[in-house]
Amino acid sequence: MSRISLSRFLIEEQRQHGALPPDLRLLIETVARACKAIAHSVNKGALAGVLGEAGTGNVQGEAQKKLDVIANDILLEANEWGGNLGAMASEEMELPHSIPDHMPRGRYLLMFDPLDGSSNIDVNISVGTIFSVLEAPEGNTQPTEQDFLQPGSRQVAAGYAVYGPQNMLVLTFGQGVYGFTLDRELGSWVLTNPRMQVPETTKEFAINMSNMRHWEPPVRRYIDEMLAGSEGPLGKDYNMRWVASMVAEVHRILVRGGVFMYPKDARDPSKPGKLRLMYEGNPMAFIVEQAGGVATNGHQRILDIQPTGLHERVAVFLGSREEVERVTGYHKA
Ligand code: P6P
Repeated sequence: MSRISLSRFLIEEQRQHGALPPDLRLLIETVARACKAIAHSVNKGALAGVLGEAGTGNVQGEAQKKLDVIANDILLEANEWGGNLGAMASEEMELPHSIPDHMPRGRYLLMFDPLDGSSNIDVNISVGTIFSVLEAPEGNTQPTEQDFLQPGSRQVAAGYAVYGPQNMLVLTFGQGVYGFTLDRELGSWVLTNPRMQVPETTKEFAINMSNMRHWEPPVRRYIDEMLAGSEGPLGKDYNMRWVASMVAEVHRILVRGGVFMYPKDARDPSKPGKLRLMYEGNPMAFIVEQAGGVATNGHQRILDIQPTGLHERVAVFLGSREEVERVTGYHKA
């Protein structure tokens, strides 16, 4: 089978379906190239002196790893000159980053979590980059934070890179989900997983069980039923995974099914969850839905949520349809 590079795939998609405007194709290729550079740093680890803390904090009040800052800088620098962006927003920055005045601007808004799961970096567990693309309101060349606050259903593209045993890039622009593996010798992303689909059913769930005492009753009920196994109401034994890296969990679910949950919990009632809507919940929900899965906050489709803040948080239940619909149904009971 001839190897199809990301560039060839995107050009053929544009030619065949016209679903990919040239400026969006350029943006995706630019982000993919930035993820190659991030993969290079992550894969070198201690050899490049990039492990450990940066000694700084981000807007979330989290201590930044050196690689959080490196990944953020790589994405900012790579995306400033292309002429297809009005602004960028990142988990690592409080306010949107405007395109410098001397650079051309375009219609897209790019959001990213430059290195998700970074608490895993120093212990060599998979981490990743998540990104989401929106369009700025018509003719707006000075986008503000308000212009980013669009529901996830308005995304025109989303994807993640997972830096693990293989470096992989997974993309959607509304025409299904496609996976590419990085050929390190050639330095190119090669199509290896055309048309990724989330299996409708599963026996595998992912949740941080140490938070159990903080969960709301519908989540307690659902987890208890799965733990009851084949003797319980669900009539089958389940297995559990928790990597503490959303990108790794979502990738596993795209490949073999499963349900990932980070529910709202009682630790901080002011926050509806831990994960961030704009650059974790929305892009992953778009990808999972495009692969035939379901993604809710327990009450509604994540992609229908009207954001009120760039860094607002969201409860996440995503993955195999049967299970996500079940646990979402328990929230209605
Ligand atoms: P906990 C990583 O920090 C992250 O944002 C997600 O990638 C991951 O699923 C979750 O938080 C892990 O959270 O509370 O288990 O450390």
